[in-house]
Amino acid sequence: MDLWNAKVRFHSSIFNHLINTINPAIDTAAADFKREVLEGLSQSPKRIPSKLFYDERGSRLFEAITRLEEYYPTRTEISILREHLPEMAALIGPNALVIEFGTGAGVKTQMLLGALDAPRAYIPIDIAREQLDHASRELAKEFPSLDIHPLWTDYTDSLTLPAVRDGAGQHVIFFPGSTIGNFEPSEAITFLRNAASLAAPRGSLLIGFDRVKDSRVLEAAYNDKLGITAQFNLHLIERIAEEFGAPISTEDFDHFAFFNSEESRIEMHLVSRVEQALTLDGEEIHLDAGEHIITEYSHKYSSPAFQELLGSSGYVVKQRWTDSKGYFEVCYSIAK
Ligand code: AVJ
Repeated sequence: MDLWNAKVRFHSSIFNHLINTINPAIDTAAADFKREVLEGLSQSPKRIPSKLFYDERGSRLFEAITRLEEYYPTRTEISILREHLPEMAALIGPNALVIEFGTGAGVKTQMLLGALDAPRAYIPIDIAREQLDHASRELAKEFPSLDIHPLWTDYTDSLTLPAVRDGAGQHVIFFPGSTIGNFEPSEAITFLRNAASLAAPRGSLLIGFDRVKDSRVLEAAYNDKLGITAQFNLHLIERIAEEFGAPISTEDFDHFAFFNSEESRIEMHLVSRVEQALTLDGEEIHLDAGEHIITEYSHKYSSPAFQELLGSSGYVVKQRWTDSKGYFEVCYSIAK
């Protein structure tokens, strides 16, 4: 992954952001999508970065996943927040500047901002523009005196924060949802280190991760009975068909998700049902019948393994909270 090397595409106050609906960044986003797909499909094994799931429809499908019976992470994390937010808020302290990687539906953000003592500013960073707009608008209604500065960008690229930091208390990075699991552990360390220096010198991190557990529970969460996760995965094929104008069809792929216990991760793949030759922007892509494309890793950690990861990334763990089943963990740590 090309970590922290590119420029922020776009950042401004919420008002400019909402007005600026025709933005050159949209073309950049489409070009980036194509480039990343072609790059990934020329590797062996073939892969497509999981961040490319999140266009408008992909974001909506993910929201549907979070409501599935089998998909426990979202509701479990929310229950942990509900129970322990006063303690979290006390640790964070007053006048915090909240930086969030990925905005999602904004539910957890509302909870956190509502619990904090006079938060100064909120900087959501998301690759999914519709989500970012929607969440920012909703939060502006809910917290009219809060300074909101959405950044529409890929947060795995390099970032510069807007100048809203004077007089702010703790610069807390909020990274819920176990999205950290999408990174391989070594990438996660690089990412968290960069995040620590972004938030320095008063940086801290409130992060949620999914714990290792019975593989049947894990596998069910990515193979739901309604087939929404399959649709989410196959949506990448629809996006490729759309963006490249290519005759590639979801009919020719199967969703496949399993727990790789050696690597401690769920892997999602798309499996080609047939042999196919595709031309994407003049590039020939060949798929064998039965060939796999890796579309997502979702790493699962034990509590000690994750603490070690945080330690290697430059954080000191202050407090940890889990649910009654020990399925999920939220962790607060200070950047050294
Ligand atoms: C948003 C990355 C946390 O890994 O569980 C859900 C994405 N993929 N079902 C996860 C996802 C398939 C999710 N994260």
